[in-house]
Amino acid sequence: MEDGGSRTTDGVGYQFEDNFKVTKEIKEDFSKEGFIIIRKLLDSEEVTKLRNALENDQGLKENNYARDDGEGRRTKVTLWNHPGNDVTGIISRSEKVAGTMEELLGGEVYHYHAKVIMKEPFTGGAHIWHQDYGYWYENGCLFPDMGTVWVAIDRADMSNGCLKILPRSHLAGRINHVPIGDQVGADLKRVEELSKVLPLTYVQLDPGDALFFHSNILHRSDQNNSPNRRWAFLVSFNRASNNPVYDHHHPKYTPLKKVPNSAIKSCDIKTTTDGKDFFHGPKDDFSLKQVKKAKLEA
Ligand SMILES: O=C(O)CCC(=O)C(=O)O
Repeated sequence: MEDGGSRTTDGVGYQFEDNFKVTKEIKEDFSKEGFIIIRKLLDSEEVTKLRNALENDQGLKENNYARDDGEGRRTKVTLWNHPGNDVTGIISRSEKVAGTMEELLGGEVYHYHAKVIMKEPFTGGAHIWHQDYGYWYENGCLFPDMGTVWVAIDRADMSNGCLKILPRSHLAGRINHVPIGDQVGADLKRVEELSKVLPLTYVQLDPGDALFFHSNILHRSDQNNSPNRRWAFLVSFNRASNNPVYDHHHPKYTPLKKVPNSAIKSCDIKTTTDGKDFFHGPKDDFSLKQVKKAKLEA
């Protein structure tokens, strides 16, 4: 049987520079592989500013919920729907984040949601194999014209439960998602077959590095069994042309006010809960309800 093998992203990726442009080559790479990595998308001053905001924000603390991995571990998550004007929102709306995603997805995007995933030392839970579009399809997004920017706040590597992806799995289209334990995940038989032909890839990133990935890329992450914290900041975007047809727990098309990259350093609003519209956990998740309902009716 063929085996897709495994590898890490060490040495892979583009370097962010002030004159960074999403070239034809980068777009082709994203179309072919379903992801790109941009090293130092946030420089050390910017990532320190973001980390301080995330660590000290009262709104984030008050609005986090625990994601149970069904195996005795929990990951803390805080998720909000609208970017706002504080440093987290300015980063989401910056040219290098939102503008890059527009180039990769081929048109105007809007903010679908952002979140902080906090995998604490020795306690952070696993996230099972899934495609984001496995969930977002259920929310009434008709096309997978969606993607996420995953920014490392702490170093993420094999030891502390970094993201694992199957490059090119977006070319397989949407895979069935089913309840698995307490979570909803991709049909594991299909994941197993795909992992025989696609290389399992550990996305090892340093603080400020970012993974841009297509909504049909299969991904998961393991528990954090190390003494090292693994926090990440994720911003998900939907194409403006792909307005969801169901009302659900994430926004329909809402024009995004992009800002220049320089606004990240000049932003003096550390955090704000104003207008962010926090999400309060799986009990409010429309897509999980849809998948579980379909299972009961089957
Ligand atoms: O960052 C992680 O560990 C997994 C996050 C993820 O897959 C998600 O939130 O969809």
